[in-house]
Amino acid sequence: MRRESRRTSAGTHQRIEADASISTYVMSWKDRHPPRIGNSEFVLYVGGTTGRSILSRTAYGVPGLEFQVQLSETVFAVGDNYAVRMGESADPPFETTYRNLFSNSPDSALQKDFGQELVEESELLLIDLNQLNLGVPERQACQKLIARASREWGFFQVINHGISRDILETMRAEQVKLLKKPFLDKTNYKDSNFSAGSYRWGTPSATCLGQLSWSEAFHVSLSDVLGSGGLNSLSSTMEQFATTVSELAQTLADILAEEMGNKTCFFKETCLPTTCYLRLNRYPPCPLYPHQMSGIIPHTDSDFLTVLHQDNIGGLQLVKDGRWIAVKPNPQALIINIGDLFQAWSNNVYKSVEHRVVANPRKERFSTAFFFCPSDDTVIRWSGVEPGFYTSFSFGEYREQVKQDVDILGHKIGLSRFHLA
Ligand SMILES: O=C(O)CCC(=O)C(=O)O
Repeated sequence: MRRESRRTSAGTHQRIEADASISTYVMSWKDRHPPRIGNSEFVLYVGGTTGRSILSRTAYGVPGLEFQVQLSETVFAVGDNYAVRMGESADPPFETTYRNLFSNSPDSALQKDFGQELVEESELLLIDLNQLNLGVPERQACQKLIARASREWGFFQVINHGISRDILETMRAEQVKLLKKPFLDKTNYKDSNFSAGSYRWGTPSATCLGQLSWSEAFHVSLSDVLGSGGLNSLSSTMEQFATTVSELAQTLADILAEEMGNKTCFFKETCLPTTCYLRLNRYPPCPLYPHQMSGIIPHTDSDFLTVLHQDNIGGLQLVKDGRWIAVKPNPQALIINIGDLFQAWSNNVYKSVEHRVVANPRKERFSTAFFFCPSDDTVIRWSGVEPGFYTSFSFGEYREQVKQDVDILGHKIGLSRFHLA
């Protein structure tokens, strides 16, 4: 059981975490008076996400008043003429929203949902990008390594990548500040130019626990951010982060093309900083089904390549030779993975590999993913002499197909939708 005291604008209250889904708040007014909310007694309201619903207690400055709330609920102390928000969880209301999935899932179904395999931990191939700045032999060896990792694993990690520690840390601090805001504030987030629907959580179309992602994210089109003149510290940090990471992605994409014998300006012309996306992920702890619940369900990325900055909690897993491998975090490194578009563009030379995040029962996790994408009208086609595996398609068509599949089937089908017969 954990105890934590917090001061709020309404005074001091102590929160005792009895278990992860219910919190007991104990009012212990240490100030001179009970908070000056009004002249008469005040009332505590406990509200779910739909607003204040349950009138909990009535009290007037009684130390030791206890009340219990769900983590996703908002607590208001309401006086004569105004209300003070006393405590509110950042966590989306997973348990209440997906109550039916939890209660309708017998143990046998859960085993099917989650699988029972033992997952080995492994370090991803680590590539020092400083080698690219040395002599020709070092550069060539480094390029070959990047291409080999992309063919055999679809994943690798890089150090000396050119993104300063300062940029990474500032981005993470802004991300934490944003995602630790109360849940309701995130659903109504208006402080930046983010398009509607940028904030996402859970899996709206989930029909079983295996389809539920226990995470939340701001999935932001960089066209919403770049050139906005840095509306606030979040936007200007995202702008700085995206600009430098996009240079890294561009360099890697050019190398991968060159290693296929196709020195091209395709990526420079089609993947602009404004056509890329940034996803700020937060994975709240999930005490239910420890080490089984997905933070993000298995998926491939729909871009050319992804640059991922994760913290040191761990949980990322990828498929290698038909088995799940857990990626050991390396605080110095950024993770790079190949997306569906590169697999199609390279006619299956480079692999877009399925990956997932397993939720941690006790610790929250953050990661930042930069998706290197072209404009929607960019056509992805194989231009080599061997027979192609896929029909040509535009990125816009691909995104639309993925969206339809997720809405209708609850999961992405991906590249196999565009397989040539
Ligand atoms: O958080 C991670 O490690 C992976 C994130 C991811 O797969 C995604 O955002 O699509």
